[in-house]
Amino acid sequence: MIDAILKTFKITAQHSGVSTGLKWLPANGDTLTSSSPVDGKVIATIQAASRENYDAVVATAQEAFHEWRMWPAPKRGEVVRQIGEALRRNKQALGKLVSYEMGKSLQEGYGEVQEMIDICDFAVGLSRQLHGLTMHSERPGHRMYEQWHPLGITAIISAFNFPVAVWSWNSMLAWVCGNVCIWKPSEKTPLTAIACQRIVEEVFAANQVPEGVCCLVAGNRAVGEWMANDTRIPLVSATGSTRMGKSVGSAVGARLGKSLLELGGNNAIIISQDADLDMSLIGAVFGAVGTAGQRCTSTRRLIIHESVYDAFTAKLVKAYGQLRIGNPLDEAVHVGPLIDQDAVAAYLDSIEKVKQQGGTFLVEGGQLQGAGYESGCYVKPCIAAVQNFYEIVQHETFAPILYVMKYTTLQEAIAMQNDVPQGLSSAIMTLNLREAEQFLSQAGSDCGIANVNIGTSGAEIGGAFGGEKETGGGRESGSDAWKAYMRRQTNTINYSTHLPLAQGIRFDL
Ligand code: UN1
Repeated sequence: MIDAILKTFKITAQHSGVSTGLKWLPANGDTLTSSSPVDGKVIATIQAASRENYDAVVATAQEAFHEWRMWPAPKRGEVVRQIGEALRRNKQALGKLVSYEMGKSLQEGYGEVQEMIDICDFAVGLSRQLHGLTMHSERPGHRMYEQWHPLGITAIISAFNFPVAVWSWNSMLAWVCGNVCIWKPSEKTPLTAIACQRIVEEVFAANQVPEGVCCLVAGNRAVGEWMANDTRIPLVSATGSTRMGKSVGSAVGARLGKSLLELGGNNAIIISQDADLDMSLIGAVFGAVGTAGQRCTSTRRLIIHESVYDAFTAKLVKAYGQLRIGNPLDEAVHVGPLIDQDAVAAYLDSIEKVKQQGGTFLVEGGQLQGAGYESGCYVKPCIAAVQNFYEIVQHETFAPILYVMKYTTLQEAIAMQNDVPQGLSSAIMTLNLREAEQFLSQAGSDCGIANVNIGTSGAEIGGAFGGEKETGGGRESGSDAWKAYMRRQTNTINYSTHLPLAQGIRFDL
């Protein structure tokens, strides 16, 4: 299976990880090894970018920008439309590669490619709607308006958990806005990035898109640091851990560049006494174990009303007993592996900390061993009863560990939901309108995403995606997130025969 997919995307056993669009550069940086957490096998090795490769890519991208920004936005949208078509044709192959290289279930692999297709459609429409406002000038014979211009190079740093979709949210919007992109994919998932580059290169060749509009620079942390410190790059969009985001954000901030940060979450669902418990169960379990708990939006905490706590946790324990953990390419499987053994170690360490800090397990965790689990990356989703203030509960562990806790009043539940450093996604399960509205009010959830009767994960692309506090404050994907990829310009035009000054100032010569 994997050989056929690699062939589809023309990925060889040793592949350059540096491209400016159609040209693959002879890369001479570190060697990255892509191995699958599914079976532990090495899929291919990738030559990462050296500093010299990186500088060559930036120079090509800078030049491409001068041409690309002059293409009418709807023409850029037409190119993105064709990328969407190419993704439709390649959905199976790319979805499977995502599943095999990253370890998420096949359905989620396809779902991720679907998000890419959806954002292409969104960006195509957007390419005719990048509009500003007009306003009334205080001076006679004057017109005032604002318009949006592209920024230049957009650097995209993406994480392993959504190895391709998050790149597409950024690049498709950045392109219709007239920017050129340089992508540093996660060093854990370089092959899916190469596959995307292959899909784009065909479309770009057919449309004579200038070399340098879609660039790839595979590499490790150093490449991200070059980008963050590079004054030739006006915007760095980074998705990943809060630690990484603080380092990127402060380097970009020190040079007064723009950064768009989408960092960790510590997402909770409040399960009210007025919740539909069966529906809540699906949202909670999918949120906690989907993608093996490796989404930014994964459900980490359930804040459950004391009157339904026993009934709901009993349902949870039963549901966890039915989970099938194994090869994610098998469509009957719910939970695949973690990304690598370091992630397993972090998961085991968190379980120890939960115990040390006073938590008790309703469903025990642990690493799985034996047939089918040879890669050493498979773990058991687990549930622990905890207190919200435990240090480990305040921390985002990228693994399927679900914390449950009790509340008495809604106010208390909302305070617990907000009392973590992160602020990405949140939800309340309730059929009570008053509760739902309080949760959504300014005194409610402090997160970028707040849902009612939906879990915390699985956001649609049409909304702005991102969160507050340590989540970084950036918004990607839908709504008016495109504005982050453009610069705003206010224009005042005088069509009168006089030059009146604003604020009524007289300046007679
Ligand atoms: C992420 O985990 O970085 O809402 C993105 C979701 C997906 C995207 C998650 N649409 O779960």
